[in-house]
Amino acid sequence: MADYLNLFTTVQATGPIHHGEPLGPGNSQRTGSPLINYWLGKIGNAQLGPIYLGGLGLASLILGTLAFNIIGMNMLASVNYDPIQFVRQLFWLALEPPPPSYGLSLPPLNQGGWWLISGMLLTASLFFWWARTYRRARELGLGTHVAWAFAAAIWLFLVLGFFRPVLMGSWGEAVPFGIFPHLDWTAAFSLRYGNLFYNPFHALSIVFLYGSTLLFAMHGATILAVTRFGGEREIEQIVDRGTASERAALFWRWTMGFNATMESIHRWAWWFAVLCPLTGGIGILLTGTVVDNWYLWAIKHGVAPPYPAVFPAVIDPALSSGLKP
Ligand code: 07D
Ligand code: 07D
Repeated sequence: MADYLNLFTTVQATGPIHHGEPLGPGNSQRTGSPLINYWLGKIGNAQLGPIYLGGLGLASLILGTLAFNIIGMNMLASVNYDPIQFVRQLFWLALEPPPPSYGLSLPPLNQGGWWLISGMLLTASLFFWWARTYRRARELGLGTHVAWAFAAAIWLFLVLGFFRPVLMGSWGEAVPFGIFPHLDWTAAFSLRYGNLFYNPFHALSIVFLYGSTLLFAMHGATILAVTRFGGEREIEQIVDRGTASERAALFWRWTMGFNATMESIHRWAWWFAVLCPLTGGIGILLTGTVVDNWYLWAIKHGVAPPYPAVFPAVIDPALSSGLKP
């Protein structure tokens, strides 16, 4: 116990190699013979494998790899198949969605057609992976909480690349594939719709993003602080008094008057994480469809101060004709 009292020392518990429970009918075989690795044991379970691939996993990997390669080949083509420039400019390269003139129609391959195809492949790949998390959980007799949390992320992904573009009537509204290009899209999106900071759902999403890291830090720290009493064995701690868990609870009740429980902290964590993309997706879906300029929206609803009456009325610059007569 003595060498277990700092931030960095992990306990490495290794036992005999475990193949996992036998699987019922309708399941594939798990693949790979398991092995014990010391370095893996430093960050998690020392046993590597066997892995369950199955039909859903295989389909997801194949479609995901296809999408990834189509994106890569388009990027390579954009630098005339020069491998040096491909590596040098990789972070700046993009596979862009079709220009707005195509609306929701099928564009030629080099005008966003490849973007549409790889987007569909990526979406299908995510769906298969989702089904895999659902089915594997069920097969183990677990709840499906992981699958539903993943679904929340997929919701935001679909809003960004499918639901909102469809509502706006153009694939051109969607996000490009590419490291910096997708950041440029994000910045341009905020500017075009009058500063996303004034979108209350963006604010909510940030609350849950920041809240998640805070809860994660508090929970991780609390459990580490009571591992010297066996606190990471969470379940037995719920029912036993005078244990690590009770000390952890007392710590928070003493420092802030209130404490979560061994169970409720995980519900808090789950909801904070899930609500981040859930509220975010609502915010993006409303943008350009219901609200055209979040800054002017904020003035109208008394969130941002209006300009003094001495100035002419402020109109959305995106709706004005600019300098054209
Ligand atoms: C740590 C788990 C591991 C996952 C990783 C991501 C790919 C993409 C493919 C080049 C936390 C794997 C990445 C497979 C490579 C090609 C074709 C998860 C962890 C390591 N973004 N974004 C990143 C995606 C959007 C924004 C990084 C995906 C929106 C900002 C990575 C999507 C907006 C910043 C990335 C997506 C947005 C990033 C690190 C999909 C608004 C950064 C991600 C499918 C939400 C950061 C250079 C990470 C960065 C970053 C991936 C969507 C904004 C490349 C797959 C359109 C402001 N994004 N992103 O660690 O460094 O996530 O960018 O929707 O600053 Mg993004
Ligand atoms: C993207 C869910 C989809 C991902 C999936 C994963 C693979 C890879 C392979 C692992 C992340 C697929 C995975 C394909 C698998 C391997 C190998 C989740 C995603 C399914 N913002 N902003 C948010 C902040 C500004 C803007 C959310 C902060 C500016 C836009 C978040 C600031 C402008 C959008 C957030 C800030 C702007 C967002 C994202 C500060 C830019 C969104 C939540 C301090 C100038 C998105 C409502 C999330 C959203 C979003 C934070 C500033 C633009 C809370 C902290 C004002 C356009 N911003 N933002 O979970 O939902 O993303 O907005 O300045 O679309 Mg923002």
